[in-house]
Amino acid sequence: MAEYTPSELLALVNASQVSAGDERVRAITARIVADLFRTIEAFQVTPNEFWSTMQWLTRLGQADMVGLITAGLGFDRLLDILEEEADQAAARAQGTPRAIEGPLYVAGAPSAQREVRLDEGNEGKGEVLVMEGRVLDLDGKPVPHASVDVWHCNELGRYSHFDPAQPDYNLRRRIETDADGNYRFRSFLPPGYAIPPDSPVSELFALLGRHGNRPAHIHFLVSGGGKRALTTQVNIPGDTFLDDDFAFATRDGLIVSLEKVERSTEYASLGVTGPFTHVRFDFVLQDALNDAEAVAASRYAAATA
Ligand code: MBD
Ligand code: FE
Repeated sequence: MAEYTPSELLALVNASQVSAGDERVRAITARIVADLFRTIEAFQVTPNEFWSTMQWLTRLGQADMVGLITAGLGFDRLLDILEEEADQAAARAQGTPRAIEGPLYVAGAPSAQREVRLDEGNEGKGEVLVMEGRVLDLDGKPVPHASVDVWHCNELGRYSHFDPAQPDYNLRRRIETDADGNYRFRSFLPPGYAIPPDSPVSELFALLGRHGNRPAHIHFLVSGGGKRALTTQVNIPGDTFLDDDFAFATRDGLIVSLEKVERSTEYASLGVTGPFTHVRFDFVLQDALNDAEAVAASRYAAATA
C-alpha cells in the first residue's frame, strides 16, 4: 500500500491523529519516538537487540523495578534539581534540602506521638541509634503536631513490603511531633543499600559496568502546619559510597553528625540507657504556596491525586 523511508515513517507516526488527544502528550511522545528512531538508526540496533530490550522492559515492570532504574539513571535527582532551580528562581530555596523519595516508600505506617521505637522486632541488630530533633518553620518556630514519616532498610539492606521475609511495616513508622515540634525515635544504624542481584536492574548495571550501591541513609517525609511537605533523607557519615551513590541522591546538608553516648537516662522510655549513637537533626519546612504543596504524599499518590 505504501512504502516509507525511516523519516517518512517517523513523520507519519507523529502526524497520525483522528481526535484532539492531548497536545502536550503528543509533543513529548513525538520527541521521544524521534529520538529512539534516530538512536536505532545511528547504532544500527538489530532486531534481536531491540526485542530483547522490550522483553527486559517487560520484566522490569513485572519485577516492580521501574523506580530503581529511574533512580539509577539519575531521573529522580534530575526532578529534584529542576524543582530546586524553580525554587531558586522564585526566591524560595530555603529550609532543609529535599532528597529523592526513592521507590521504596509505603504509606500507612503505624503512627505514634512524639516518640517511637522503629526497631521493634529488630532488637540486637546493628548499632543502637537515637535520633531526635524538631520540625521548624523558616522563622525557627516549631511546627506542632507535624507528621514525620520515617523508613530505612533492615540489617541486610532490604526494605519491608518489598522483601517478603520482613513483617509488614518493619522499620517504618509515622511520628506526630509534640506541641513544640519535637520528635524522637530509637532504631539501629542501617547499612547501605544494593540493588538486588539477578534482577533486570542488575543486568543493565552489569552491562553498563556500574555498581548499584547507596550509602547508608534514612528516609523522611515531613509535613504539618500548612507548611510545604518535605521529602528528604539523611546520610550516615563515613560510608564509602557517600560520594558515589548509584542514585546520585546524597547532599552536603544532609549528612548527620554521630555522637557516641555511653550512658544517659533521658531515653529510658525508648528502652535505651547506653551505649548508643545519638543524632540531632531539625527539619526546616518552607512555606507552602498552595494546599497541594502542604500534603505529604508519596510521589505516586501525588502524581495521581
Ligand atoms: C533505595 O533505598 C533508595 O533510597 C533509592 C533512592 C533507590 C533505591 C533504593
Ligand atoms: Fe532508601
